[in-house]
Amino acid sequence: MATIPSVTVYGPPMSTAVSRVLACLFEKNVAFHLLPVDMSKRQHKSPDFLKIQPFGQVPAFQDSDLTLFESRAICRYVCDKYSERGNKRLLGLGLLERASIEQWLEAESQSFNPPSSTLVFQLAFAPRMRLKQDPKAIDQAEAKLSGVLDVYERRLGESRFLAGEEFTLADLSHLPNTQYVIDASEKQPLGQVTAFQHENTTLLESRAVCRYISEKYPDQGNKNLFGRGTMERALVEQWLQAEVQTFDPPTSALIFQLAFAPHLKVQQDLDVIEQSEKRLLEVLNAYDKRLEESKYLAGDEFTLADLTHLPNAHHIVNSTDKGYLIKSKKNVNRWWEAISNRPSWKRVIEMRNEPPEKIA
Ligand SMILES: N[C@@H](CCC(=O)N[C@@H](CS)C(=O)NCC(=O)O)C(=O)O
Repeated sequence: MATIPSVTVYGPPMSTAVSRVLACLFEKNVAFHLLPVDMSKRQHKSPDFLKIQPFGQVPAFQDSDLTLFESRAICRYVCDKYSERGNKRLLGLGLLERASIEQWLEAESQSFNPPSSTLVFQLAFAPRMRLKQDPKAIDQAEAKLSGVLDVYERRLGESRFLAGEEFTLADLSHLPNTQYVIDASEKQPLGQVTAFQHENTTLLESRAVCRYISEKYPDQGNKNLFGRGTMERALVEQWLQAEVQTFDPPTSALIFQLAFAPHLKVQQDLDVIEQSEKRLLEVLNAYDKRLEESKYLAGDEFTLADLTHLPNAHHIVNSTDKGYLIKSKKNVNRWWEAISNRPSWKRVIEMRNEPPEKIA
């Protein structure tokens, strides 16, 4: 009969700190339960979770009566407690080996982790969370990490792994951040938001992806999406530009300030909020006039020009208190109701609410 694991890890495996613990448990061949914590629903801040992780972060860990937080402390515990299982050299054999491992574990936590965590957030998570990347933070973190890696390069000229000739917890602890940084740099060399691959084409920038899909598949699905003929295409392009140049800047600023800054514990900038609201009002007045003349922005058919407004308009209506700017304008509101009720957009919203990919 299979034994019931005494170990439980709480948190999503996409978290770097959770995956550090999971990698250690796999190395040590220790069976565990993984209990999901839905961070998008702020379950990590719930009173029950705070009882086992007082900082409201993942992972939290339980082994019979013991509860622990801090991923590196959890890994040390797993190696000590299950010293006879799996990889027995993970925390060294004897004091000298352990001292060297501890030294490089500290280097990871103190020197490698700060700049690499910034890069993980900026390059991998900000795009997923539809947050604007901060080029200055990326540059600074890259310069800092490069200095740290110069030291690693010298060290790894002397030994195969950081603490000596064996793979240890010191190396393992570097895996989560390194994996994200490498994956993100391969996919998005310019640090841009959307990466799309099809046959031999790799594209950055969501609107370029939408144009490509419309042109590549002109006879599939909605055939009006990019206009029929030069004139229609020109109008679609005009309103696509209006979205990028005039609608996106104030809506993105409001979404960041009102929806994301509080989650990120970033102080809101009241001037930016005020100016963006004023600007958005002006922009929507112009849209309202246009939408008095035609059903959709580029004419009487739904096109890419309307579609590209959906993500930010959705956030303004659903994640901020500025939805009235859209709802109070007769024609804009009628247009918003029409485009946001399209089955394609409803499906996108459903997908946002679906649970993260299941792990094996
Ligand atoms: N030093 C902690 C860091 C944990 C941590 O930063 N977890 C992140 C996910 S990787 C988190 O829970 N962030 C949410 C928050 O801080 O509110 C550890 O290694 O366990």
